[in-house]
Amino acid sequence: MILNKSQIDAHNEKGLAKHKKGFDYVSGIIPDAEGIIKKLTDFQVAIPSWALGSGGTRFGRFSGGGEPSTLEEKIEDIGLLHQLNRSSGAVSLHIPWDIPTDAKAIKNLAADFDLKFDAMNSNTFQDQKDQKLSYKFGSMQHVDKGVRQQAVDHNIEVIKYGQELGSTSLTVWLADGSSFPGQLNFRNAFNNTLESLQSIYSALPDDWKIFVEYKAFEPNFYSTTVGDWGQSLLYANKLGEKAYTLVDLGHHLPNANIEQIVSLLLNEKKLGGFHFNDSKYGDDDLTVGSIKPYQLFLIFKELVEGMDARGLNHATDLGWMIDASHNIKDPLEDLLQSVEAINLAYAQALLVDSKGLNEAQLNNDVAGAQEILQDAYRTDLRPVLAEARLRAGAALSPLQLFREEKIRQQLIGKRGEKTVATGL
Ligand code: LRH
Ligand code: MN
Repeated sequence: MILNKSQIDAHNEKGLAKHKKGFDYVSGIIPDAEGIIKKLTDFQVAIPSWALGSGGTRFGRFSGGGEPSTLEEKIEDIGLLHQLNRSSGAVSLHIPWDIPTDAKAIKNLAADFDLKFDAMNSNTFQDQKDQKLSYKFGSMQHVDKGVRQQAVDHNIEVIKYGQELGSTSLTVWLADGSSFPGQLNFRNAFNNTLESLQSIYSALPDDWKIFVEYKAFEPNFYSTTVGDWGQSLLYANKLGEKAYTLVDLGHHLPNANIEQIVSLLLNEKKLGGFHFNDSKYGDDDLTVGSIKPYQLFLIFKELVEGMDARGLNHATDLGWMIDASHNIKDPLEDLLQSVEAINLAYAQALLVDSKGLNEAQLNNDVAGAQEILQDAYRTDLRPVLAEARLRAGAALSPLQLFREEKIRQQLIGKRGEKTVATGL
């Protein structure tokens, strides 16, 4: 392990006095700091195995050095994140980018870092070198039954890997669609995709869930066969009770009201989970909370309210996953910032005076309602997050400790400048 307990303790010792001042102040002005700390401690975010290296765009890729080039090294890097913030306790694998050739060994290595396996991700948006039929014109929508069956078989194979690792959910994101009018028969594409998903659904183990991830555009630029929340909900409703929708924050058309979509999918009992990231234009896969932190807060406000309305367990009843790609930031620093932003939005949502808000809404007190929301959003709860980390044996300031210990330099020393991680 690159990081040991004494390094974390020494870091916390240095920051303790300043932290205590901040925590004593904020815990003195909010109603239930202990309740929020309990919820934060239970709340674990899954780290994507495909976002531990420098991604790139069609215009170029700039490696940061010391990237993990094996699944074992990826588990180590996620383990390091979890040591630093004790909020990254799960791994989301993408197949075939990260095939667990020795699943037992991988499961044991993950357990050493106290990591579980969250949703598995299939990939029928790229052609693998030994693949018989191409996905150029789609996979589950394809006019050729053979291509559709190939995609179904791949997803069933991914479920098997997941079962070996203790995962209990499969995320299906389809690049399927069209880039020109007339290219595709939308009804046939929908019915073919539904039929293919039904074949996968019937292969799902009893305790598993399938998440149907929607996306407005890219890589197709005229239509996407699972293009928005409505289409994803159509599939999930037609598939059955083990099927849910998955909300990737970057997969919406500009100015979509994602918090309203989230509240409705929760109300429909069909919200399965999230791919957290942030964006200004398209599927930019930027650091969570780096562009629209208020939207992230509003989404968590709907999540807390909607989950409490149904008595759901915040930590376990939905899939909390990051889906990002790092072009210019250090991947591990980026992920530390994303987990912090998610925990902050969740904590602020827990702080919302929901009784007062409900009264304001019943009295159409619009300004009053905004005051209640923004009072929570404008309360600096970072000392509460740090206190939760301190009590969990993590670092008061994870990013600061990552830099103090020159961990990226250590990784470059161990792995070299040129190693490339599979993924985006
Ligand atoms: C598609 C997507 C999907 C993944 C991929 C890595 O844009 O969000 O979740 O499979 O990114
Ligand atoms: Mn995604």
